[in-house]
Order: sequence, then structure tokens, then C-alpha cells
Amino acid sequence: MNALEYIKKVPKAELHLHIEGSFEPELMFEIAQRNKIEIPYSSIGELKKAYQFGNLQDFLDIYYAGANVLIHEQDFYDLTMAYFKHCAEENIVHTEIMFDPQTHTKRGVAFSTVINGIQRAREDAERQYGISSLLIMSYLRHLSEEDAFETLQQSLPFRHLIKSVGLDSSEKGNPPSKFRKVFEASVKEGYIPVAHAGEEGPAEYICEALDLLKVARIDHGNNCLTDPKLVERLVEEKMALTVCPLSNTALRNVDDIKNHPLKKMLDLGLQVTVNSDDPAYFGGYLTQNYISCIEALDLSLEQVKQLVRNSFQYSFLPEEMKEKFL
Ligand code: ES4
Ligand code: ZN
Repeated sequence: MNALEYIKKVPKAELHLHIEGSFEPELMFEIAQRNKIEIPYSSIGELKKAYQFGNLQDFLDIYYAGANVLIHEQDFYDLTMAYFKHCAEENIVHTEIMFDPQTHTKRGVAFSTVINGIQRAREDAERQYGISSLLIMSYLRHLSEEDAFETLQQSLPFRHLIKSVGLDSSEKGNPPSKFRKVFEASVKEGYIPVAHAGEEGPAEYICEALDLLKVARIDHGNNCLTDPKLVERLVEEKMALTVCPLSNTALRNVDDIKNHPLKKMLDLGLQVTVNSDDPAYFGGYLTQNYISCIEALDLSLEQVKQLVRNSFQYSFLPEEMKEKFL
């Protein structure tokens, strides 16, 4: 079997996926219409044409605008269920879903509305497709730490539904150190800490995420490659990096998929996984991320098997569940 045949069929896990980033234009228009919300694009085609990003902020502006049409619990259910359908089609058997409560609570949508819609979809996906999932509540780093503390408080009635806390949005100028206290408090509540770091920001932010936030995984982490000492440390500590190849090219952090550092990272001994990040915006779900890398970087079957093993190994599944896939 070759690497392409293998990846299409094999059971896979996804560890870095923003549910708001799986919002396909077709569903966005449908929900906008039923909620009677205007979107500043006349058609699905017009909207898709806007998906040309020069950097992370260009993308975030459109991503938050798209999320504006989500109002009711059913909207969050439909959004999440549409993603699970993709998972079922691609044999993604486990997924760790990030959601951004502040994107919604800032607009007057209750925390409970967001999480109840997502949770109902998780239960249906488990029942209908046998897909296991868990939730990563992500704090928006362009907002204040005080605001994140408020979100932590709002999450407590639902803590049994949330496994982990993350840190996302505009990286530059918003270092992990800004959120040290709220991460400490989140860990005390039982949440596992992760953070986006070294996507657009410097290697130093990865060090801060490790030292100050005590993260269990780094989301992206590409820019560790500018600091050989840090690479050595990440290898030594077997720290997982959730790499998102098509996100990196869409946001121009990598100029061409042929120059993506994924293979180099594997060769260095880094514990990398492949993920889709915001598949509705970046041109591909999980399998397409693998396929693009296999084709552009000529990954071997063994390397692809390693990446798939890593996706389970570094998941937050209980050990006995992981073992079924390793
Ligand atoms: C994100 Cl690609 C990316 N980076 C940072 N924050 C995000 N939120 C959603 N997608
Ligand atoms: Zn991300």
C-alpha cells in the first residue's frame, strides 16, 4: 500500500480544529437567512472570493464576521454536526475541538447556548458515527486576561464537558505571559493547558507557553525552528506540536507547500501531528492536509504512519482508549 491509499482509509485523530473555522459558506448563508442577519457578500461565490489572506489577522477578521450569524443552540449544533459528517467520511475516529466562547458571548450569545449546541452534536456523533471527541475552550488572546477569567467562571457549570483550555487569535503582541494567571487558575479547575505559539509569533512565545502556561501541547509551533536550543528541548521533552500545513500556506507563514517544514520537523525528532485548523477557510479537511504533504514533500508510508500514531499518542484520550489505535 502507498502512503496516499493508506491515509484515506486509516482511522485518524485530529487535535487542532476550530469549530468556527469549519463553517462552510453554504451553511453560513443558510443560517444567516433563517436568523435574518445580513452578510456583506451577495453570494456564496462572492464570500469564497474573500478567502485570500495576507496574514493571520486578515483571516481572523473574516472568521469572526462569519461567526456573527451563529445565534441559537441549533446553529451551534448544525455547525458541529456538519464537521462530524466530514469526520465520518474521512475516518476521523477521534477529534479534539476548540471553540471560542468569547466570539459569541461578546455578541450577547450565552455560554450555555454555545456549549449545549456543540455538546448535543458530540453526543449524536458518538451515537451515529462512533466518533469520540473532547472540547478545548480557547481564550482569545487579543482580549484581556480579565476577560479570560470571566470566561473561565462562565465555563464552571459545564466543566464536566470541557477537557482543556487553549489560547488563540492574534499572536503578535499578545504573548503567553499575558495569560499566566488565568492558565494557572484553569489548571486548578482541572483543565489541561494548550496554546497556539510560534505560528506568527517568535520562538520566545513557545518558551513562554512551556514555562509560564505549562502547556501539554503546542498548537503550530513552526517557529521553534529558528531556535536550535528550543528544538532540542522540545525533542527531549517529547512535546507535541499540532502542525496545520494548509493553514500555514493560506496565511502565508509558509510560501509554498513544497517548502513546508513538516518533513524537516519529523527528521529532527519533533513530535508533530497533522491537523486542519480552519478547514472551511484553508482549502481542506484533515485528509487533504495529509495528501498535500505526501505529494509536495514526498512523505514515506512510514512517516505517514508515524504522524497518524502521533495523533493518537498525543491526544487527551485515556490511555486505555489510545491503545486501541496504537
Ligand atoms: C486560528 Cl489559524 C489560527 N490562529 C490563531 N487563532 C485562530 N483562531 C482560529 N484560527
Ligand atoms: Zn488554530
